[in-house]
Order: sequence, then structure tokens, then C-alpha cells
Amino acid sequence: MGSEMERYERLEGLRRVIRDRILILDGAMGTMIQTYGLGEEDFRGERFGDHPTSLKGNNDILSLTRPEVVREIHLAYLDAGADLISTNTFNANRVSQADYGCESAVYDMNREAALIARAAAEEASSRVPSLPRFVVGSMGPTNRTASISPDVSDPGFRNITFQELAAAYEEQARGLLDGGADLLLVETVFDTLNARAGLFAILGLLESTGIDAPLMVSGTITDASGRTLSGQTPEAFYNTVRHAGLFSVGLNCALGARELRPHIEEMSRIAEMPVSCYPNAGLPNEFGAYEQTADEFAGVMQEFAESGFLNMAGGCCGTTPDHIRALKHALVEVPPRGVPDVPVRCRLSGLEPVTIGPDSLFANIGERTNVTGSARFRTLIREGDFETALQVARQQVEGGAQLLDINMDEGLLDSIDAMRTFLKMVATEPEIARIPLVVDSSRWEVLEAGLRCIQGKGIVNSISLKDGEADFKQKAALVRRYGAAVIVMAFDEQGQADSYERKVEICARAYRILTRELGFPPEDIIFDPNIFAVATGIVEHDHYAIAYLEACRTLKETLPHALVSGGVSNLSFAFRGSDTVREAMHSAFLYHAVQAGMDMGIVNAGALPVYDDIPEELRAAVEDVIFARHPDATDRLTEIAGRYRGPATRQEADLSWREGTVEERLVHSLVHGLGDWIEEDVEEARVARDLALEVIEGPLMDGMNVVGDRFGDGRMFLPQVVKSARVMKKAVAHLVPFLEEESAD
Ligand code: THG
Repeated sequence: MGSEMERYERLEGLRRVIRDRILILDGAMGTMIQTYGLGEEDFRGERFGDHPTSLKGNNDILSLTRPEVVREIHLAYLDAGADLISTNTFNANRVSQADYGCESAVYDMNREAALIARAAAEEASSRVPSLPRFVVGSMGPTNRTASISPDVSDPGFRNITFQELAAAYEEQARGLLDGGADLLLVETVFDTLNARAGLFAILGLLESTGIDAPLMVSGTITDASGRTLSGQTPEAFYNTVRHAGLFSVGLNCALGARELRPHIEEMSRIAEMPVSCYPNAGLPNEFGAYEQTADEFAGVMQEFAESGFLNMAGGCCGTTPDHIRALKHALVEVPPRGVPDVPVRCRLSGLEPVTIGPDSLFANIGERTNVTGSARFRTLIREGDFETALQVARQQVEGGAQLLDINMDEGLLDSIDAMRTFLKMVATEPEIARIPLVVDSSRWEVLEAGLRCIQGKGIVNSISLKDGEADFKQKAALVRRYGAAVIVMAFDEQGQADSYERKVEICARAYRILTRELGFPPEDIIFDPNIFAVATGIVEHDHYAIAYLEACRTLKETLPHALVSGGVSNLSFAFRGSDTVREAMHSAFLYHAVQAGMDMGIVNAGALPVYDDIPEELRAAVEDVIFARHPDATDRLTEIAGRYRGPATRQEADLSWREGTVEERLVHSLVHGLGDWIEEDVEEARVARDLALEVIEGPLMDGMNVVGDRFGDGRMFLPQVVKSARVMKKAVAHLVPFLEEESAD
């Protein structure tokens, strides 16, 4: 509706006005619909008269069957002062509508809803032309989560895929845009993988249609931990959605405004775009009703605005036109938040944020979760023992890995399947999923499968110019739509770069293409100018380390914001079997590489000795090799290597808790979600007490009470609690036969 020109001018107006004042969003649609007391017949209307299942409660269908109700609610919010009204489409996606068997009406629901809202906005705008009104296409999170297993005993299971979500969001976005929505709002994000699927679809749609629709994203924090349902902190959430070129980002819904304060403050500190906030009218009472009055609600929001947190404000569940009127009144004099000058940095995320850049230390990427880089990991994956393979990941994290490289490239494996399964299992281990993931493969299909399984902002390892520019650009554009950073190898049509000149030439060319032709953010480009093995006995290899170090320095000086990485253990392949020598080579090399500007590297986390702790003689021999100081440097290192055989430095996981009493050990396993010892400990406790029931009522309940307390006060979050529940289930399963015997006695 309306011409392209009108739409263009309206959006220009929106981009201007958001700088001048806090824009007012509307309040709850569902809360208002409830006041109409509609019955089954209202929901069905004529169109769905014969629909086989009950439709009562399917609010989104009312846009088709009782459009005047929806229109009246929009007008009430516009009358209350809303600048933006959101369409009646929160659940109008085929995933949620499957509950009602209404998938085939999804497009129509969205298009009609947008038409209704558009007409209402036009009506209000024509009454007060100086106050333009906008239509926001609302897209809820669906009723499924892509990164949480609905079955506690099967952590690798999911009931929805990235592709299914992307298809659902695309269909919905098409309907909304066809009906005339000005903006699209991916809202109430409880699982950022769902949102990333939505953004992937929407970015693709906007690109293929050429439509300009500003995007809003709003997350929701569901419990005292201050995290999303799927476990991300607000900053991790922000880092995960930031790639989509957002018009605004913010938080809505759960907990109510008061509890949201620290989180919206955090968001306003980090977001490089306007911040929105539309909370519930407080916490629901025991009957699920919201009691916060319009004045109380507006009072809390006014304090947020005065603290400089807000650019857009409105209401979620339980809010009414009265709340919006009071809100508008409370905010009318308050200036909007100024968008801060946030330094350009590579901002990644797992469940928690990781920032890499000039002011951060060198970042370790754990290398052991690689089927070609670890014989142990390969055997476990080949045997399908993913549970134990997770231990390898955990050990890397405990050894200090701040990111984790995952590679499943092996001839005998179904690499796509292995990548998916492993990443889904990692997602249920908060200790591991805390850190960002690096999806490593030489096959694009495997990289893509990985990107569809990780919740946070990860890294693609890798792409290169080896198959030409067109292929490189196509993959880079997709990486961006998926919301990942990318490792670019110094590899082109001519082959891998081994000299300083070739390394710099290829990286500079890739940088130019990415930044100038694709608009790829330079901070999300990580160059890998190839660490090759030295001391191989082949003279041409002697300068490989120097070439890397010099290239590193030049790349950092000439390609602004881009980062440099490398696979450090490659350097020492010639000394396989001599871990002490290899590790000394890695540490000495890193010492110099970090000075040359290397930002991150793939390393055996936990197996890097401190540079100053390397025996003087060994260090000198290693550095002679790295810097090719003598023609006989390799021979010299080989000669002394014999003296440094034997086990190298290894960091073991801290097992001191195993020395506690059996009760303490049970509580520890439950609280930390550790399943490895639970059965033996439960058995020990059962034998000591003589009654299985007492083990449950005693230490197991004690453990779960600790979990409950920590969840209650926010020190644990849902994915951790799920792990505890899994351990509890395992413990109880062990006791069941004994419980049955006891009750038979
Ligand atoms: N650049 C980028 N990605 C990479 C590499 C790189 N990914 C893979 C690899 N190179 C980095 N990872 C490893 C992992 C392990 C080893 C080397 C590099 C390694 N493994 C022992 C070996 O082969 O001797 C295996 C020992 C064992 O089985 O336990 O050295 O350069 N972007």
C-alpha cells in the first residue's frame, strides 16, 4: 500500500526522528484481545468454519476473521500516543501455527495483519500529519528452540532445524512486507539460534527483493540469571545479532521493567544503534495476571530514560493503552540515549562474549577437537562416543582455550553428520558452550552445517581465493548472513603462499574484495598467512617462520581492524614424538608472533610452557630454527631433542573434589552437572546408608536444593540446570531397582 516513494520518505522520516526523541511503541495485543471475550465462532469466522480443530486462542487468526477488533486495538494505541504499532502476528509463523493446523493461512495472516495496521497508521497519520506513524511487523520466536534439546536424556536431539526456522521466518516476513509493514521486528528472542535463522532468512529476502526494511531485534531474559532461556548473557546476545545491520536492538517481555534494569543498562552501554525496551507490566501474579498500574510502569521506564538507556519504549504482556499513554507522558521531556562510540572490535560469542582486538591479549583457540589433529578425538568420533569426545573439548577449555576449533574432516566419517551431532552436544554443555566456536573444514557443506548448529557468533575456518573470486565472494556473503567472522587463508588460484610477498599480496587482495565489494566488516576478517613446518631438512622450508612473522607485522600495519591467526602446532611437525621440543617451539614462536601482532592462534591449549621456563639451551636452539640463524640450526635442534624426550607439561583437570565425603561428592556432581562418577558415588552412598530412598532424600535432594537456590538467585542458568537434571536422572535410574526392592519389603 502506498507508493515506493512514500515508503522511502516515511523511512527517512523515521531515521531522522529517532535521533530527536524517544519513540513510543505500542503495548500488548494479546492483553487487549482478551478484553473482548471472544468465543470459538469469532476466531473461526466464515473462512475457518469447517476447520477440524478448535481455533479459540489463536489470536493471530483474528486478522482474517475479526479484523475490526485488531484495527480497534491499533487505533487505541495510536490514540494513546504510539509512534510505532506492531502487527498482530506474534505467532503467525508455520512452526507455531502447526498447533492449530493453520500453516496454510500463515502468509494471509501476515499480509492482512500488516494491511490492517498500515490502514490504522495512515488514518492516525492523516489526522496529525506532523506526527507520522509506523508499522512494525512482529515476528515471535516460535514455540520451539533450535539450541536446546526437549529431551534431557538425549542432548543431541532437536525438534526444529535452522532451515525450518529460516523458511518459517521468510514466509512470515514476505507476508508482512507485502501487506506494507515498514520495519520487521524479530522479537522475544529466547534462543538466539532461532533469531539467527530468522535474520538469515530476512537478510536474504531483503537482498533478493531489494526492499529496504529496517530490522529490530529484541531479546528476552527469562530468569534471575540474567540470561536468555538458552543461556546467553545480554552482551553475547548482542554480539550474535549485531551483524544484521540493525535499526535497533533491545529487550522485552519477561520479568517486567524493574528487573530488567541492569540488562537494559548493559545493552545501552554496548549497542552501536538505538536501544528499545518494552517490558511486561511487572511480574504476573499467581493467576498469571499483570497488576502493575500504568503509573508504576511509566515511573520505572521514566527512570530508565533519564538514565540514558532508551531510544524506543513500549509495553509487552499486561500493558494497555493506559500504560502507553502514561509512558508517553512520562518520557515526553526526556532526551533519547545518545548512541555511544563503541570501538571497532571483533565481537564473538558463545553463551558469553569474547572481544578480540588491540586491547585484548592473544586468544587461544583449542586445537584438540579435530579428527585429524588428535588421534584420541578421531577414535572417539569414529566410534560414535560423543559423550567422551566432549571431554576433549572440556579439557581444552580447562586448559585455557578461549575459543574452540572443531574439525571433522576425515575420509571415513560422515563429516556433516559428525559436525552437527558434536555441536549440538557442545550446546548442552555450558562449560564448553560458554566460549565461541570455530567451525573448521575444507568443505563448504560442513562449514554451513556447523553454522546452522551454533547459537553464538563463531568463526568460519576457512575460505580462500583458491577457487577464484566468484566462489570466494559467494561464500563470504553467506558467512556474513549467517553472522560469523571468517578466517581467510593466504591461498589463491596459484596456490598457498609461502613467501612474505605472496602472503601479503593475497591477504591484501582478499581484504579489498571483502571490505570494498562486499561491505564485510574488517574486524570480522581473520587472516591466516600459513604457518608451515620448519626444520624439516628441506632448505626451502627454513624461512617459513620468518615469512609468517613478517607477513603478520605488515598485515597488522596495512589492513585496518583485520586480525591475524594461525595453526601453531603445524610449525613443529618435524618433531613429532618430542612433545617437549614441539611445545618449546610453539611457545617461542608465539612469543615472537604476538609481538609481531598475531591476535589469535590454534594451539594445544594447556600445553604451552611459559617462554621464560623453557631451558635456555633448548630455547636458543629453537629460536635459531625459527629465525634460520645458522645453516645447521635444524641439526643442532635435532641433536639436543634426544635429551628432552618424555612427557611434556600437561594440565590435568582439578580432581581435588574427589577427596571429599560421598555426600560432598554427590552434591558436587549435581551442581556441576558431572555424570562420570555419579553412579559409583550413589552406589557407595546407598551401601553406607542401606536404603536407596535415603540417598535420594539426603545428598541428592541436598544437591538439587543447591541447584534450585543458585538458579533462584541467578548464579546458575537454564542450560546448567538441565545438565544437573540429567545427572539426577542418572542417579535415580541407578537407584530404581533398589527402591522397588525396598517398597516390596
Ligand atoms: N590454519 C587454520 N586452521 C587449521 C590449521 C591452520 N586447522 C587445523 C590445523 N591447522 C590446526 N590444528 C592442529 C591440530 C593438531 C595438530 C596440529 C594442528 C597436531 N596434532 C598432533 C600431530 O599431528 O602430531 C596429533 C597428536 C595426537 O594424535 O594427539 O600437531 O594452520 N586456519
